[in-house]
Amino acid sequence: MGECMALLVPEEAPPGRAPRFRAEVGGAEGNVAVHLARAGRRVEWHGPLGDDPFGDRIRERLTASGVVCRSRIDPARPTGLYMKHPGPEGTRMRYWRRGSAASALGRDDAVAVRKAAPRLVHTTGITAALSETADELVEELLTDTSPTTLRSFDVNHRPALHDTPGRRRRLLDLARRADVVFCGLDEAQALWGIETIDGLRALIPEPQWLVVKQGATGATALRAGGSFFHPAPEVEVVEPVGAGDAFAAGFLHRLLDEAPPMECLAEGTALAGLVLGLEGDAPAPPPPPTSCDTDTGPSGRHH
Ligand code: KDG
Repeated sequence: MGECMALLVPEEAPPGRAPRFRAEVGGAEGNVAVHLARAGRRVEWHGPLGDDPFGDRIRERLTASGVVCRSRIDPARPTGLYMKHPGPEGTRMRYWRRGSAASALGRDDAVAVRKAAPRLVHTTGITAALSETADELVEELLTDTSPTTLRSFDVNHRPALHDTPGRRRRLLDLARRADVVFCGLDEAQALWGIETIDGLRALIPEPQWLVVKQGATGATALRAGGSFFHPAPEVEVVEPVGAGDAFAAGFLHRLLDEAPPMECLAEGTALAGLVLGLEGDAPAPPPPPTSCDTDTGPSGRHH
């Protein structure tokens, strides 16, 4: 559950002078959905879209990746838009999402999620920062879902969206309600002044799983009575945005298989490594089948 946005990536020049922009799709929860669907999971993405071409593109893209798109169309509000481009301090992200369709998310949107009775619900601090009503929805998803649903929350600190002391406390409050929490050590430092994994566990002791992302070093998963570390693969970084979502998806995919923690971490770090090598936030969907792929002869075999 969350906001998917159209993503524009300027080609070859600073955005103000770029002759061309590549149009992609972004949004943390949608990225996680894409990875899980590509891994073969049955995944629904829930989130409102505007009645506009950006919304059409998002629906097409998610569907082509295998995600079941449960998007409510809001004719009164636009689909959100974001741009990412290199800046002196790394990738710069800019949003055009105030008043977007997703900013009108609210508690009622939890009804459809509950009805789907999923094994896992995933949402993030980004959605909670969209509006007061979206924040209420996130709280609802993390508290009022069936006991058989695993509730997963990625803190996803985005300073451009939420950087007041009140928002920082709220992210902590939400994280403490989840069963699986993803948080970067750098985020913990920026949000709550925490510098160590033990310090973070002391701050968020509740979840079954606290999964700490440590950038190029690797990741650590903590649960009652155990701590597991997996190093990150060595990769050539093209652009880092979206790697955290890939990591969460890989970890959750194997967690749903009840795989050992090291396998969950291995899948997460491997998928994150893949996305670090891409310009987009997530891999593009496979190309649609050509007539050759779909043409079956009398034998029923594909030719
Ligand atoms: O994790 C990647 C996201 O940050 C990106 O897709 C855009 O959802 C987004 C956001 O709000 O930053």
